[in-house]
Amino acid sequence: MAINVGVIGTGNIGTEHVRRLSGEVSGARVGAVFDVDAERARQVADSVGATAHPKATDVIHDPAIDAVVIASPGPLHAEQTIACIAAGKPVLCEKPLATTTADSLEVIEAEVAHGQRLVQVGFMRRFDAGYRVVKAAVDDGSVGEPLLLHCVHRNAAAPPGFTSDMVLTDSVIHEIDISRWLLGQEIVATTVVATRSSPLAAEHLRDPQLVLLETETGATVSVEVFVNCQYGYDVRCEVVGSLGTVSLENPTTGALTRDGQRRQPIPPDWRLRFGPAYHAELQQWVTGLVGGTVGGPSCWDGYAATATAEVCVASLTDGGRTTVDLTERPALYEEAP
Ligand code: NAD
Ligand code: ISE
Repeated sequence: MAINVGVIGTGNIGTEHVRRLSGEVSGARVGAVFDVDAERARQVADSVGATAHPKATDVIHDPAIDAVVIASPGPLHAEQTIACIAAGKPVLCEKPLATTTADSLEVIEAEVAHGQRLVQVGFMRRFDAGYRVVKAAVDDGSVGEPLLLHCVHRNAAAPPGFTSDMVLTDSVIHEIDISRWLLGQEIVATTVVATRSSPLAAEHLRDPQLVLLETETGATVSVEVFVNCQYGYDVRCEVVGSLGTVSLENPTTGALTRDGQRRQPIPPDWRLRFGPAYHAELQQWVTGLVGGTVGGPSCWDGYAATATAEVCVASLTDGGRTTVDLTERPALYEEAP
């Protein structure tokens, strides 16, 4: 029997998830969707033979729906995730788990009260083949003791309404999670520097920004985030260890070499660059559900990332170094990041 998934939010990534769950991920189908844009929801539902419900709660409480994907705007995630937990339904919540530390703690509280994991957070980079190679080289000691992690996160253009805070809470939150995961440590302090803004960024937007994250062992992560770089989607990183380095480059298919030059395509956006990672994320989620388990990035990971991003916003706003003070980790989330 296929896992019958309900999808809340059929915008950019919601539509991608519906398409993958309907045609590419084995063991799943999409039975219901909801979006406040009813016409968009109907079109997406029709494309896969699903029902467009009039309310998000109708998706969650639909007795035919086994599990839910939340792909609505970030500020709605906590409330919708808590509604799924209350209904006892597994949920894959797109990042961020919540947009405030307080909200993410409420989700943790609800899941802990439920007594077992129901929530996976959509930090899909953990499923990317390139990042997995980097993690393996850190975990098996190939690079020695990790000392520095340099990250670049560039988008061609920010969507309308993107704010300076969202550069941190919506974009850098990926680097916060992947740094915790690659290094197996929490972030303890952050410093954000907004340099001269690009003349091509919206007038109000601090873009690019430089973010320094300090980890428990004193390793330092540098993140350059630039959400209006114009030329494409560019996500890279390099771990510098005591014995060597290991790096994540852009996948290099279709490089053209001639006339003394090498031209290499850059993906236009996250859809193409992380397509295989979204697939792996969804497939592992569905396979787990078939076997009755929920794994992957947890509510603790979602909380730690949101709490760190919130502290980054404070550093951007007030200037200087800000510390991250996480609450005690509940036993439900005892694994390392
Ligand atoms: P989007 O604006 O394209 O889509 C959001 C959709 O939610 C819209 O269709 C909107 O009409 C709908 N919506 C608004 N209010 C709603 C409500 N009350 N209930 C249900 N739906 C509602 O945004 P997006 O780019 O698809 O981003 C959605 C989420 O996914 C964000 O949290 C974003 O950070 C995340 N995201 C993650 C990745 C990734 O790489 N993992 C990539 C893109 C977006
Ligand atoms: C977007 O929401 C994503 O999650 C993308 O992966 C990221 O690159 C982009 O900056 C975010 O806005």
